[in-house]
Amino acid sequence: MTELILALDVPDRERAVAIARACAPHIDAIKIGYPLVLSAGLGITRQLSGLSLPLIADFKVADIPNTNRLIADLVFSAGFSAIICHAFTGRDSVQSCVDSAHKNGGTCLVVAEMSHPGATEFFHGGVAEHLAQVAIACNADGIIAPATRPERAKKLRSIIGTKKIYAPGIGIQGGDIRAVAGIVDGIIVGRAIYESDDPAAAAKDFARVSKT
Ligand code: NUP
Repeated sequence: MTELILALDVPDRERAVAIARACAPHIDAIKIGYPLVLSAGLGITRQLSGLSLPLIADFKVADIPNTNRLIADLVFSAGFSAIICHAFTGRDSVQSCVDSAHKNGGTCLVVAEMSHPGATEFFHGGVAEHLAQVAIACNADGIIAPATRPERAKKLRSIIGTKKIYAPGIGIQGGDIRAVAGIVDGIIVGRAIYESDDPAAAAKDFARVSKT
């Protein structure tokens, strides 16, 4: 089964909540990043808590270990159950996020390779593979890999084994759900759902394909 994660990059709080509610029966988790949290505040987690869906904090944390720990602790006390961090900062920084996640009963996902075209400038040439190794060394729970490059998701799968892979880049970024559903544990979809005329129907469609 491939999970469907809604990327709720909707800066308008009321609209975000309405979309989340409508999509809730069809999705497995909600990913919240800077666009929504900077406009609505961390309290958005309380407004979404009634949906009983895991909330993933996509803050791509990338600081020194102490700052990472402070950020991650705040994320988990706000009600998130997972945090996404970068790994180019090194093992000690990633370890802070993983330790905070596990102390709080949550999970930590590490960005191994990003999905946009410019990502190839830095993530290729062995870097993504190295970042995936850092995720393993720190006992992170999984990685982010690009749905836009299924062959890269496959390569990263060969490195991280049974750890989770979550893949953004479906739809507007050009990724095809059918090409990655068998490789990854979850797909992350934003605009193709929340910009649709009928977000609930779009989420239902993605869920149907991801679960077959
Ligand atoms: O490599 C990444 N690519 C990516 O798109 C890592 C991410 N975290 N994301 C996020 O996934 C991005 O910030 C957005 O929240 C979501 C994809 O949204 P969309 O392209 O489906 O609208």
